[in-house]
Amino acid sequence: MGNCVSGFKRQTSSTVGIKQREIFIAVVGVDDAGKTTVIKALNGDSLDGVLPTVGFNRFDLKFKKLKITVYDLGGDVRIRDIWSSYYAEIFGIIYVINAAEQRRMTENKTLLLNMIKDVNMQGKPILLLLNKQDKPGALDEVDAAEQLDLSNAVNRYKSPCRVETCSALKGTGKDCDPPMRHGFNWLLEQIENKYSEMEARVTAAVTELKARQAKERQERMARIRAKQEAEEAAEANAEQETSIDATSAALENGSAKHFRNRVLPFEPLPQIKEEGNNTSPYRDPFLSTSSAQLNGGRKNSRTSSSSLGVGQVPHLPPISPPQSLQRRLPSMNNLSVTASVVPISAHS
Ligand SMILES: Nc1nc2c(ncn2[C@@H]2O[C@H](COP(=O)(O)OP(=O)(O)O)[C@@H](O)[C@H]2O)c(=O)[nH]1
Ligand SMILES: [Mg+2]
Repeated sequence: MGNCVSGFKRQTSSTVGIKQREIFIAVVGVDDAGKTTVIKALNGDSLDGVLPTVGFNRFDLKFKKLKITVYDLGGDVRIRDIWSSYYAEIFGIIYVINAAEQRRMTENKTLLLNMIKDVNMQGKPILLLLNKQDKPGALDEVDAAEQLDLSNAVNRYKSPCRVETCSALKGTGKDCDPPMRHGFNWLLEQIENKYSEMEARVTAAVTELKARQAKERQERMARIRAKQEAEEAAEANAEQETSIDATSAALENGSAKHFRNRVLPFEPLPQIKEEGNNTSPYRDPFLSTSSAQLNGGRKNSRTSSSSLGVGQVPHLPPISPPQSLQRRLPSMNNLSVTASVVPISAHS
């Protein structure tokens, strides 16, 4: 089976004499597989009242000279996406399957393959626990590996893998199911054997992940700031328009009040005022010519018109006939006209 090691193998002595090192491990699998129970059993905790995991649990284990942090990640469909965000910082993984629930093997196959081929997981050791062996119909290593197409996946991505059958409820601590304990020891040994290399890889991956997350955070903040600024500008515009509308309305109301019931004094236009000073090119034909004619062409005839205030009716002299007519009709000044009606029949 290449990288995939199956079956019982005692490896407890290999971790003896190792200096304390810090390692990170994740436990994943679908909901109800027994993940939390497995970790509690390995850690020697009570197995009573294990509740479904909401989000994730963190366990700090001290095992020989190792300081182990275990992330127990929830298996619910809604939170499986968080698994991959832990791949960068972990050194190895425990995948737990409820071996008695065969109808979910296809789902497990997909999840397992996605995990193995993740760039941050390739080459990292995997412990596959086929849990709930106490239940009828539980799959053994051979059948499970076949259904999961495990050999292909682990060989392709060069991930060391060990499969163990177990029952997490069997006991806790020293009394926990031996295959489970042995499988866990195998995982620690794999990590220990390549610790320096793995630590460098994890450090680099975590640094890169943090840089990417910081960049994404900055971009997100920039987007939020730009959105806020756009909203503030829109609000300011709206306020300005409201203020202009209010001012216009106030002016309209004010003007209406101002002009209501008031008779304003007449104010001539500036150019008409100028006409009085004889500086405007505009000439009122009536005032400049008619009055002169009416005054008999006398000099200073315009004086009377130009001294008139605009809007005043000029005081016209009495009409006298033109001199030519006066010569022909010398008595015209005293002319009196008598009209008489002659019947039409008298002409004819
Ligand atoms: N019969 C049996 N039940 C188990 C075993 N391991 C866990 N359980 C039970 O399965 C249920 C789910 O366990 P839990 O650890 O919460 O699963 P998780 O959702 O994967 O964390 C609990 O009721 C456990 O008591 C086992 O080996 N055999
Ligand atoms: Mg759980």
